[in-house]
Amino acid sequence: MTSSLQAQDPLPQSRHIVTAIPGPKSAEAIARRKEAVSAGLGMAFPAVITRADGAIMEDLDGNRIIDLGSGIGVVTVGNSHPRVVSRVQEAVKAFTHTNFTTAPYLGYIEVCEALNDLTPGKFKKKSVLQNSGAEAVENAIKIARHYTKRQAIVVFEHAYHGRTNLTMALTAKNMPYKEGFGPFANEIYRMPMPYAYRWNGNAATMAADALDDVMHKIEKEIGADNVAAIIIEPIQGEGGFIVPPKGFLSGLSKYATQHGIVFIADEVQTGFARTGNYFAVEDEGVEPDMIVTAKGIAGGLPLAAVTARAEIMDSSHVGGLGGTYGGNPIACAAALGAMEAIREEKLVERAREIGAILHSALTAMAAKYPVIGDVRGRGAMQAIEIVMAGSKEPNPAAMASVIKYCQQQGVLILTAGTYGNVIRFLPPLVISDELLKEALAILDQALAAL
Ligand code: PLZ
Repeated sequence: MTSSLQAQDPLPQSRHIVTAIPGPKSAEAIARRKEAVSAGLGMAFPAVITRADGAIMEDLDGNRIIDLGSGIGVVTVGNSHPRVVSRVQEAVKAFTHTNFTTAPYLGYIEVCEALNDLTPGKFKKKSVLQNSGAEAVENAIKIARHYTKRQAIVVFEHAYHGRTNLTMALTAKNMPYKEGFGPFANEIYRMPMPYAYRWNGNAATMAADALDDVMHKIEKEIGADNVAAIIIEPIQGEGGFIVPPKGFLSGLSKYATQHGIVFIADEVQTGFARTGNYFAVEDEGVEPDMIVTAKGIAGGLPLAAVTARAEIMDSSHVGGLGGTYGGNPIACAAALGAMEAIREEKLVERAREIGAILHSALTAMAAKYPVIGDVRGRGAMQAIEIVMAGSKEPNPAAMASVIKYCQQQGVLILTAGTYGNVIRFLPPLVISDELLKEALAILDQALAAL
């Protein structure tokens, strides 16, 4: 054995920086990437990862990095959670694929049972599994249209729902998601979103005013009877962790019910313990007709789902739903392991504790550094919006320097936002207080260095 860590050694849960980032080995691999991989893919963190465990990722040069991104909110239970790993190992030894609509297997059924049980609403529910968030959103829309026999879909400013053709149409932001990739699907109507930090109206009546506006637009521009579904992220993710004011989601849900519209919560980023509830809509006691999940559902394996009232899910003719890989047995095994980890390690409660640490540290930084215009989020889904000091003008340049500084110190932090100026925190929920505070101290230094 050499002095460097061997693959079989457990990965210490500590930050350890031995080279610049990228180090020489990562730099060489990134040069190969440049030759072999499409230039259309971004790279948020310039280091090539060889393994990861809990809240630590290790790169080719032996740097150990604190992960505050969870692979964009996916490894909520931590990187390579032992329950996920062992379930996957067992599953892969048993069989790798049948296609569920060819010959079924228990894992798929068990994941659907768990989803029907965990999602809000005591009514009878059923589920269908897919591979990605975008694919699940597509299916949600398809099912809602079939069920209602209507076509119009209501979406919101700052929304993100995916990169397929229909979900690009649902997504708000042009660059980089849509630019040059059209034409897009029709019958999509975008509504104003109450974005508290940038709301020009009266803050006290924001939820009611925004709702009035949305209902007026639906009635005048679409006709409520033509609307199949309203789809919304309970906290907008890529849009910049925009938390709607209390009363907005419940008002929308009520309006949808009154008009026979399917209310769809896209919980792809907010779901599975992230916000300190199993699902973010629970914060307001909202029971969506349909809920889309992905990311945190399966601890890193590709899995997504649509769960809805049984009558909606059963309205499709046999063979109307499907796909080769959706609900693949290995991904289902991973999901069962991840759900077990959330339950047994009380990660819903842990998300609240992490949220409290993040929120108080970020609020303290906001008091010191006027480039922080806003601190917002819920549970382990928190963000800061970076602006020009003394104004609300977005400051993506300052955000980029902060991120760069953190990278050099071995802290992986993601960005977001319609204006490209939001730093978002999505740590794995198994991160220790010490590691989280160490990462936040580095963020503080990065802001001080501006
Ligand atoms: N709905 C709310 O956040 C995915 C996008 C990463 P897929 N968000 C991360 C990127 O740059 O492509 C997302 C989401 C919400 C849907 C999706 C789409 O999920 O699994 O990426 O298809």
